Amino acid sequence: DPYAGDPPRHPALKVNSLKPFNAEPPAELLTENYLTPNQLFFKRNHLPVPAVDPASYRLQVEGPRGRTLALSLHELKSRFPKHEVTATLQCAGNRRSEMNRVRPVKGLEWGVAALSTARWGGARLRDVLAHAGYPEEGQAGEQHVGFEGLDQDLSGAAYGASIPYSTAMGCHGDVLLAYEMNGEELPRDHGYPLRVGVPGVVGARNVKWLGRISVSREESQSHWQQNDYKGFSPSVDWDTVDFSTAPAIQELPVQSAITEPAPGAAVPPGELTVKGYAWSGGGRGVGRVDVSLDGGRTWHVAELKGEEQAPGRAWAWQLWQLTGPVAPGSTELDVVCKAVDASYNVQPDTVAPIWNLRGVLSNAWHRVHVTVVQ
Ligand code: MTE
Ligand code: MO
Repeated sequence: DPYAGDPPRHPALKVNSLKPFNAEPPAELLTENYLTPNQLFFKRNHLPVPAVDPASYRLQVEGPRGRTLALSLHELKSRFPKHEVTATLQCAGNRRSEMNRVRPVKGLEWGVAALSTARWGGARLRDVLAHAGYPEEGQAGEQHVGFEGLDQDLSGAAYGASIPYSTAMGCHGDVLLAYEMNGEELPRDHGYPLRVGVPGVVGARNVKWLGRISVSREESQSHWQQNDYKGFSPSVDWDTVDFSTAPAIQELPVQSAITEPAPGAAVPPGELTVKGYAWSGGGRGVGRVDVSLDGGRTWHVAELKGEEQAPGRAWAWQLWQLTGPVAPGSTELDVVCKAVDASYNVQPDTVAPIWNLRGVLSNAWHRVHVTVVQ
């Protein structure tokens, strides 16, 4: 069993697939903490968790003139200043189960909790690239920085992904080679001993168990960059899809969801308290969250609770809460939320027009139906 060496996991996680291990925390636990405890942080593995010996570990960095650097963990921690970033990581498949209800899609049945937030600590990617001899942005042209994991499939192919060179060097220097998560050593499930942290960018590019960095005129040739994690029109099906026609997902769109009450909950009359999260990609902060208790006819503005973040650098979510009146005599409520980001991007109101065969980018208004019990 190639998964026999996987680490133990927290029993509260809702398991989506055991081998490889994929799990999300229960929604109501997710928003109990601004920083998600490492054990409850959602886990998305495509392959077995590799066992990496920290003493012999070397990060390979292909230099611009064909020379490859091999950096030990000690060198990464001592030669480059430690930088810390609070960032939310979201899987492209978060909320896929809602798309699946419109029409079947291919992928794991994620609920609303395939995202989590941590304080990441590590070396800046741009410092390491500069150390390897790469120029500041501008001279590099339309290049990509590729990442390879140490996890491999049975054919020996590693998990891989890439981001634009401008993202790697830019993003205010907040792209990390992270060795810490919430002040602890990176857990095995999250990429021990080193992972890439690309704030504002889809989970899939945040490569764990990082083994190799390279710079190329081409995007990563890995399956996950080329033939997965792309969005398509609702009209495209598995007979007609041509993955080469769509760009790889990088920055994610504005997102929000309700974590309390749970779907189908029985709530008392009078007042209802609704809780959830909101986030947007690319460092665009959350401007506002609107909540409706009547299916979207009338709206209330929720109270946002999050760390202060600089404009354009708002990498972490906002948790939000709203207490609103339950219309007297109502027996059922359609609770709805939608977020607006700093660029006034809004979530689409329904799922069907954004349905896609892979079930990614599912960010319609989140709707939760509850009954009022007198
Ligand atoms: N990196 C490697 N090496 N292997 C993987 O399977 N999964 C990716 C990304 N990085 C993956 C990886 C995907 S799709 C997501 S959503 C995030 O890791 C999940 O990170 P987490 O498990 O720390 O939450
Ligand atoms: Mo993902």
